Amino acid sequence: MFFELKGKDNNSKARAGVVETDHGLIETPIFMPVGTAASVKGVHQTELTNEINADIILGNTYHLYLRPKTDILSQAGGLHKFMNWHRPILTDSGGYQVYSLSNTNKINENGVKFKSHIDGSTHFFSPESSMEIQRKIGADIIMAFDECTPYPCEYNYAKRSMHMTHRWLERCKTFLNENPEHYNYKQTFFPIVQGSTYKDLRKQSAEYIANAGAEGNAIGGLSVGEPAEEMYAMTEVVCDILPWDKPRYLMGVGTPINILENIALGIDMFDCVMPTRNARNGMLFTAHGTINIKNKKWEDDFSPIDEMNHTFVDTFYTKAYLKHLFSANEYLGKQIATIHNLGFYMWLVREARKHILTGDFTDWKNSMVKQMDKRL
Ligand code: PRF
Repeated sequence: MFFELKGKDNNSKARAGVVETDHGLIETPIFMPVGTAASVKGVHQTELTNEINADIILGNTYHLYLRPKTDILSQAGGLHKFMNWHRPILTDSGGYQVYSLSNTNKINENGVKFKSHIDGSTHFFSPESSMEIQRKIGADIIMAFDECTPYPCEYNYAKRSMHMTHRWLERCKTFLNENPEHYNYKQTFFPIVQGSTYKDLRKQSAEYIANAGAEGNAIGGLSVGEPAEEMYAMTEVVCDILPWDKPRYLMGVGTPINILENIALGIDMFDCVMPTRNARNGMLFTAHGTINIKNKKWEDDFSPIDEMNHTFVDTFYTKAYLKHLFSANEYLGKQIATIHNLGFYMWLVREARKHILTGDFTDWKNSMVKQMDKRL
């Protein structure tokens, strides 16, 4: 079985489960570190496994297709072998990065024409080509090709776009049925709910996606600039409709607080560049609030980075040392901050899981949300 529920919280819709792939098990709720271009920036695969203990990482079709290119990944025997990461991988379809990164893009029923952010060359993605590339990359979980609408988005545009995403879903499914896996392990396909911030569209899209009968489902088009309350309202509407016995993945979310609030609404899987990107800018997430390590106040603070010691860097290095590394623009600073933040995010979702299983998730969540809102 692909997904098994292990427990539910009594006072919220939070769930604990296990996703099973041919590269191993994923305990949910889970956070997936982003490894856009076949690397979680600044982190060795050994650290990802032994220190951060990530169950699954995410790769991007858009980046991998442009560089090193699909053919190289195919020759390597897939992304797992290429990067020597043998736990599960999920790839996003390109149906988001194309809009957020490439220079210009023209969207029509066929697909999206875009210019590479690397050399300006022109390319085209369709539902079929995205599936073909994802087959060759060889991730365990592959995503439907969709359009992520911006925020704010005019109602009629959101509606037309949602229907196009639904038609694209049918083309993805047809391609996958006609073109089986390249490698000797299973790839599980997740369709994506869209519908911007309109409840009626979200309902309609969730019903369409639920009827597709996939083994897992995703929610896209959120965390694109809307207020958190609007995001939560959409998650709630959609989670009430998506099947309870399949994992639900909220794409590109979010802050530690966003993650806990969405777990409470029934989300099982998350990914976001925030812990890695913000780490490179000197922002550390902790259970007691966020730290800007570049701040002068840390220059003579010889206490450990984080007493909670989620990973070895937390007590191996001091705040004063890390502040110095950022001031001197040393690579090691970014690496330490990244390992810390990913270790913290993994701790957060594992702790959430424990509290769901012991039955006090809601109280724990509410106290964590209060604490984590602080700036230290
Ligand atoms: N679609 C896809 N990937 C995504 C998103 C989406 O809507 C988002 C939205 N936050 C992040 N990543 N395919």
